[in-house]
Amino acid sequence: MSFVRLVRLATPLLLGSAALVSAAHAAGGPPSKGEMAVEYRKSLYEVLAWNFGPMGAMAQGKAPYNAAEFSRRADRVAALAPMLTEAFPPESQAVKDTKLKADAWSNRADFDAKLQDLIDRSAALAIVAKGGDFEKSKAAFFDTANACKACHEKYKVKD
Ligand code: ASC
Repeated sequence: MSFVRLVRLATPLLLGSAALVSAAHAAGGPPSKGEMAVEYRKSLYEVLAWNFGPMGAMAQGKAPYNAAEFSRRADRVAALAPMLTEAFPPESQAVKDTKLKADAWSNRADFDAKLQDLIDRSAALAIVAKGGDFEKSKAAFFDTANACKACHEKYKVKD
């Protein structure tokens, strides 16, 4: 087979496979490191909210106080919060599909301090919750909720 004929035959095949590869990428090829970190942090916030919600209902008197359940959920929140320290690596800055404001990157020290507040207050909440005192648990819960809120107000795009 002549070289020219080979090129004529192979070109459509090569172009076709290149198109397939880029289509696979557009349809969601392997996620980047940054995209994986964003998925990781969204998952953490889902699990945090799942556990924080029922505590909030109890703290607001919308559900009866159940000390054992409150404490179990407080333990979970205290275990999850420190995991967020791994969830905002530099590679995730380029990811578009996130509610994180750009300000978080330019005020990184403040952002990290706010995350540390959440870690500290949720740790305190877990300890207080073990005591089973509703008023004390409620106060520690709102301290923690205020740490969530302080960061959301500054660094999260409004829903
Ligand atoms: C929640 C939840 C939040 C916080 C926040 C506290 O239960 O999903 O984002 O509490 O509302 O102010």
